[in-house]
Amino acid sequence: MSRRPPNPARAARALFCGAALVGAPAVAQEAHLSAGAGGGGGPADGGAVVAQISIGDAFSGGVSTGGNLIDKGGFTGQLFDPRSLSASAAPDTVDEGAARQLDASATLDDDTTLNMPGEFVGWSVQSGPIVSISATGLAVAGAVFEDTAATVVGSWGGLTADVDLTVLDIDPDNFGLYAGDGLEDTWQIGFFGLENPDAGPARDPDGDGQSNAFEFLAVVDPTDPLSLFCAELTAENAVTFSPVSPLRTYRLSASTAAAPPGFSVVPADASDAGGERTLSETAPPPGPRRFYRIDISD
Ligand SMILES: [Ca+2]
Ligand SMILES: [Ca+2]
Ligand SMILES: [Ca+2]
Repeated sequence: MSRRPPNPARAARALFCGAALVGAPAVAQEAHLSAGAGGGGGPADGGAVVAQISIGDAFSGGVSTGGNLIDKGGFTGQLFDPRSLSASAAPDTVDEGAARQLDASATLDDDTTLNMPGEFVGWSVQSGPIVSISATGLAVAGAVFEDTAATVVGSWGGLTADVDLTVLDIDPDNFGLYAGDGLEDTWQIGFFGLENPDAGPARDPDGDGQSNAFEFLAVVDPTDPLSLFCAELTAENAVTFSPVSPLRTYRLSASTAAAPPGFSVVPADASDAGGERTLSETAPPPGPRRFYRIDISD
């Protein structure tokens, strides 16, 4: 390391500590920069760092910042200890399958703040459905079946800081074994837990003759053989059924044949009593016998 006489009229020596000095809690580093023309200060380029230097600042002291560098004039050397580390994400939510940039900054022992690009921080997942964090601090969220909390940890200079994120459930049918099967994952997990083949839409694990797909639509318990959707003909033109869910729409369909595809929705009058609903075809046509069914939709 070369030494020159401290002649601020001809040259300025600047010592820099900053984000480029990664990994050491207490850092002293020196860079030699050439002053601007006339020795009165100005921009100086030291390769990886660029600083605006003024003779006045050099004598009176002061702190200037530019990007990730902090220039503290008036000191023959610049030493700092990072006092604390903070990390954040803005906003602190991320859609499942999407990415969120993580940021960090350190508060130094002279109360200055050092903003650090994500790549200068070591990131790790503490908990939750974050599937990866890139070298630049880009966190990628995995699939969830409900809004789920996650915590990632940033570390630098012997300090650590947590970032709390919420991974938002934006697709109701994309989670694990239950993805893309037409049933809401929250419903499947609620009744069958995680990764249970019995949760498949065509399965009938309670043996009541109604598939999981139908029991989901009927809003009944697919694990209880006594929990069923029941319908019966209670008049020539009326069907009574239960249970009735406010989450579903029920319509009466009629056909002259028992098998599909002859069914079509017909105008019907509705009445509720004792947890049951009765749909009566408003104006059944004369002619051959009719078959009825209840169409359920969500
Ligand atoms: Ca989801
Ligand atoms: Ca599903
Ligand atoms: Ca069943």
